[in-house]
Amino acid sequence: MSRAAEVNDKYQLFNPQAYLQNNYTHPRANFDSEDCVVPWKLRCLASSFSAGEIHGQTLLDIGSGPTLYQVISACDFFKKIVMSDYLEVNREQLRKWLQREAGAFNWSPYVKYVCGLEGKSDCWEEKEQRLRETIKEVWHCDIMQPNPLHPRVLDPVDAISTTFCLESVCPDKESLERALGNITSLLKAGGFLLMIGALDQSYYLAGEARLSVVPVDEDYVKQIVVKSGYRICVFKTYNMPADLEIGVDDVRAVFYLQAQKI
Ligand code: U87
Repeated sequence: MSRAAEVNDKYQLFNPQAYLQNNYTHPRANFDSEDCVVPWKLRCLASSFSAGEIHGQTLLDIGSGPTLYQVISACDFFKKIVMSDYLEVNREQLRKWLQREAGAFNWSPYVKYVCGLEGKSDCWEEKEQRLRETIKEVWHCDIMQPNPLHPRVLDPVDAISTTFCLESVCPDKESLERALGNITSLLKAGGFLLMIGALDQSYYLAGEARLSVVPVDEDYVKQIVVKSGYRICVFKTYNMPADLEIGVDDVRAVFYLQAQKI
């Protein structure tokens, strides 16, 4: 069995509820403390969009998981957002929220926080409505495929976001660089890549699933992004504080990068 197939097998045990509990509730999602990891991620994304350079017709989010925090700021700058993930259980979670179904995760604290960053704290319901109107598709994707959206073919998009996907899915650095190339083939020249990822991590838990992660450091990430044909505009890192090392993974730090495809 190929390494990639082994990874896919492990992901069959991926539990979205446990995953959301581990990474998107207290203590990692504490909006009262500025130096908490989730508010940091939201501020990075908000600052990229408030600069006004990133906008267009379509943004594609690769490896969305059961989360949509990564496109809250983006929904005011694109007409269409396409979410995508390898697992039906994750795509189902996203559809539940989009269709206001019972059991959907409550993203309102995230939307309120982002509206606060934009100085529009009272209009979070409009933002949620806009998010539901802008997210038009939730598709299957497999970054190991030359066309990750196969069998669908999408015209090259204006921007791609991908958070904690490459290093959490690829069995090794060689396939990680190939997967970055596969994702890059979906992006217009001049288009922007917004990536969040884990540094020096080797595993994470999602219920019964224990997923292997390729440990990468800052220099390596910058090197492969430049090698894949990008100009890096922004690169920030966040060191995981001890009180957020809660035994769901061994991540040391998180990076945020904004890059433009040359
Ligand atoms: C997120 N984007 O939470 N092709 O940001 C495409 C695939 C494939 C494949 C599996 C990893 C989570 C990282 C979402 C989900 C990202 N998922 C899908 C996690 C653990 C540290 C850390 C985490 C989260 C798979 C938050 C924080 C930290 C998952 C997604 C990876 N590490 N996509 N071939 N195979 N996937 O279904 O949804 O990738 Cl703060 Cl520190």
